[in-house]
This record gives sequence, structure tokens and C-alpha cells, in this order.
Amino acid sequence: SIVSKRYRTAYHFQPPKNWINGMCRPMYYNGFYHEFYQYNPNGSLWGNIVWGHSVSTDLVNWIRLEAAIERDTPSDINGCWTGSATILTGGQLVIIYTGADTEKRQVQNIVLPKNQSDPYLREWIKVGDNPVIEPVGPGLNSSQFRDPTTGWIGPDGLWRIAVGAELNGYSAALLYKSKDFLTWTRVDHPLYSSKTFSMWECPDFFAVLPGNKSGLDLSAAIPNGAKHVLKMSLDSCDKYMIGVYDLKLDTFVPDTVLEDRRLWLRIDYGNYYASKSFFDSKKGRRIIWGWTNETDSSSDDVAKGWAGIHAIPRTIWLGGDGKQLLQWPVQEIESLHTGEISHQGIELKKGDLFEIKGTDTLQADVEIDFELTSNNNTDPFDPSWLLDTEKHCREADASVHGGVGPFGLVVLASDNMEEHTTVHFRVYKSQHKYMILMCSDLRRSSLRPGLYTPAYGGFFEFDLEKEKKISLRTLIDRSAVESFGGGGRVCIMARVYPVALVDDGGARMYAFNNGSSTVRVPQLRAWSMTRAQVNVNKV
Ligand code: DQQ
Repeated sequence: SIVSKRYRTAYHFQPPKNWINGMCRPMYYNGFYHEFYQYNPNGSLWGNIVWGHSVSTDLVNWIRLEAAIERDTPSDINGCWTGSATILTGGQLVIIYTGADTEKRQVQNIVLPKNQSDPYLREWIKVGDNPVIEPVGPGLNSSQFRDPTTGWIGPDGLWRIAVGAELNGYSAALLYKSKDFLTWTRVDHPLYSSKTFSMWECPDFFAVLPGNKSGLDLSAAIPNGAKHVLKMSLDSCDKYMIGVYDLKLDTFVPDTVLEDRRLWLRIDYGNYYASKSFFDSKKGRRIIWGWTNETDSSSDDVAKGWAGIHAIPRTIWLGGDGKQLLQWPVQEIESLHTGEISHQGIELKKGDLFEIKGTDTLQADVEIDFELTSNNNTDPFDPSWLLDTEKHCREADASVHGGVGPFGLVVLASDNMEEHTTVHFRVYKSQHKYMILMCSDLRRSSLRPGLYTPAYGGFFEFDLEKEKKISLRTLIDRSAVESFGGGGRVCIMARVYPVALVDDGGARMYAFNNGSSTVRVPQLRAWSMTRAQVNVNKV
């Protein structure tokens, strides 16, 4: 239908039809990137989950293959859920994944490639020993035990993995050890656990070097000065902690422990879940990839015949201060750029709207820098806002004048502005620093009823004296609006379904300022994005 066509993304990852959810740990192997994903072959709602499989040479264009893992043994008959690939010493590939067994217990299973020299790695064989890990042991909830990580080697030369679990009511990343990746024993303590009382889905554990954009391979030697990151999916979002991997105790030790999990840092402050990262040995970087659900209704999804996309893969690294991860869309996505437009030296006074013309406003990549003309007017920062940034974004929205800000972008706007989505900043003065709020406000994104339209938001610290420019990059892809603020310090992924997009197929885009202080735009660049070949071809 026209609805399905107009909202379908042009360069985000989706299969031709049906439901997808989380990644199953992408990887680079022998010339190809492999994307495995949670897939319902029978419809556009969650269920009957198998591992969909696609390959790519550039992370932009994808070739669809047959399912890599199907529900055909007692240990996965009720679902082949999330897992991870590991390249063992010597090059053997192995995937460990969660199966929902005949009794709907969650168990961990292994598959190996049938023919490792097949460049597409099309067929995967289940090993006779499955399940290799069962949900046994005191305090373990057998229906909350899943999503094994990629393996890494500990100081004793044994392989380790972490598995998300609920243990005695605690959230935990349980630690398992093995010599051969087949026989596993549980270590007597978790890699990390916390009193969050909800299971951590899709844990991810990786190493990063402060201020260094190149990635680290967790199963290679980790250089001195490296930090470790534990990412977990809970409360409908992906959160993380930075710390160290204490080799003696064999545990993750966070640099700061925040009791209140609303304060935990987030990979993305929007609609982004179940992400997994991998070390890309082709380009020496770490890439993280997450899933974005639809925010229309289930009946819309049935009508569309598809549901779920994957965000643009992002290079991820640790900032120089060692406190925060930064992310940026992989450079390959720029191969879709066409028809660049640019503006320099725009002044945006209070109330100004500057229309950005000359690009396809439904499929665009926009990069805009903002420079403050004065910081005398900054409003004071209230730390209690950190507990509920969405509430603050609703209260101080784009129409509420501030001292410095709001300023930013209006995207997917109808002619009369009845429908529009804003992505914008506000600058606040905290005791010794500036705090910048980034919002992506979807509340007026569509006139259609029954949509989930929050005002997403996240804060980042900013050194106004040193940094001068506050940058915003937004990738617009029909029903996807994916934004990167402050060079990737706050990322917000969102889904929107404007009626205008269906009715007249058009939309407008603007830069705006609604703060008392004038802001300058030293540089604005935008490109139309051509359609990528995403899963249209099948081998
Ligand atoms: N959904 C999967 C689980 C994972 C959750 C099942 C998050 O393995 O914990 O489809 O997407």
C-alpha cells in the first residue's frame, strides 16, 4: 500500500517484509560484513523467531540470505533468540545463541558454519552437545537467562562469555568459562550485577582507549590505559557503564556506581534497543548497531506487512575524558550523498526560521553547526532534570523561549506546520560548566492518532570557551529521524509517521532559533540520500 511504501526506509536496514528485532552480533569475516537478526518469517508481529541473515561489503547495501538458524531442535523449538559470533584462535567461527526449549526454558546453544570457506557462510550446523549451557544453579530464573556475548580470553587462557540473567531477583551479567567453547562452567560470581530488579537483555562487553577512535579486539591483547564498557538493555533503552576489567577478580568494576539507574548513561536517548557492537578488523574500528521498533500500532504493522528497522551502524569510541562514549554514523553511509547544498554565516535571531531548500527532505543528511553570540543569557541548570529528561523536554519545548536556545532543526514539516518534528538544543549554566540539552520532540510529528510520540532528550557537558561550536547531524529517512548532537555525545533515534508524507509526499525542513540570544550558523551542509540496495537482492 502507499502507507507502507512511504514510511518504508530507503537506507536503514530492513528485510523486504515481516518483523525484525535485535541484532545477533554482527561481524566482519573474510571480505563480508554479516548481519544476523531476530526475524519472524511468518508475519509482522514478534513470534516464531529465527536468525535472519544478510551480507554486505560496505554496511550500506545488503544481500539477503536464507535464515542462518531455524527452530528445528528441542533446544530451540520455541525460538532462536539473541546470541553472538566469536572468531576463535585459529580462525574457527562459532555462534552461541539462546534457544527457547520444549519447556520454554532459555538455554544456550552452539552452531558452526558448515563450510567456512563459503564467503556467504550460508549454512550453520547445530552441534550434538546442545544445549551447551542450561539454566541451572541456585537463584537462576530459567525464563530470564539469555543473550550470550561474544567470547574473550581471560588471563588463564580460557574463553569467557557473559549471559544476561536474573539471579535472586538481581540483574546480572553471568560469567561462564570454557576451554573449547563447548563445555562451559559458571564462574562463582557474575561479571557484574546490580539491584535493578529487571533482567539485563543483550549485555555487551568491550574495551576502548580514551580519546582513541580506533577499536580494540576484545580477544586480542588489551593495551594499558584501556577502559572496559558494559552495556545492558533494560527499561526499553540501552545503558552503559565505563570501568575496568579487574583481571585478578575476573569482574567488571565501574568507575562510578550510580544507585539510581535513571542516571545511567545511554547509548541513545530515543528509540534504540538490544544493540551489539563488534570489532571491525577491516577498518580497525568498533561498530555498534541497534534495533528501532515501530511506534505506530500493531494493526498498522500488520497492514504495512513489516515492522522494525536497524539504526545506521555507528563507529563508537571513548571520549578523551574517559567518561562518555561517542558515536558517529559509519563513513560508508556518505556514499549515498548526492546534491550537496551549503550555507555559511547564517544569523538566527529569536523567532527566525530558515528554510533549507534544494535537497530531498524525506531522505537527507544534514550537518549544522551553531555558534553562540553571547552566553550571558544562559538559564541555570537544575540537576533534578537528569532524572526525567523527557519530562523536561516536554515542559521546555521548542516553542518555549529560553536565554540561549532552543535552536536546532525542524524536519518533516507540513506546509502549515501542523505536523513537524524538532531536534534542538538548549544551553544551561551549571556551576563550573555548561550543560546542553538535546531534544527530539515527536509530539507534533503526525496528525494520525494512536502513535507513540514522546519528546526524547539527553544532556551533555560542554566547554563553551574551548569548543565554540555545537554541532547537530540528522539523518532523515522517511519514518526515521536519527540525530547526533555535540559530535556524537548524545544520540537520539526516532520514528515518525507524518500524514503529509503519505498525502502529498512532501515535507519541509528548517533551521530555527527560539532563544533570546542570536545564534550564528557558520556552516550548514545537507545532502539528499539515494536509496540503498537493502535486501532487495537474494542469493
Ligand atoms: N528479544 C530477544 C531476546 C532479547 C530481546 C528475543 C531483546 O533474546 O533478550 O527475540 O530484543
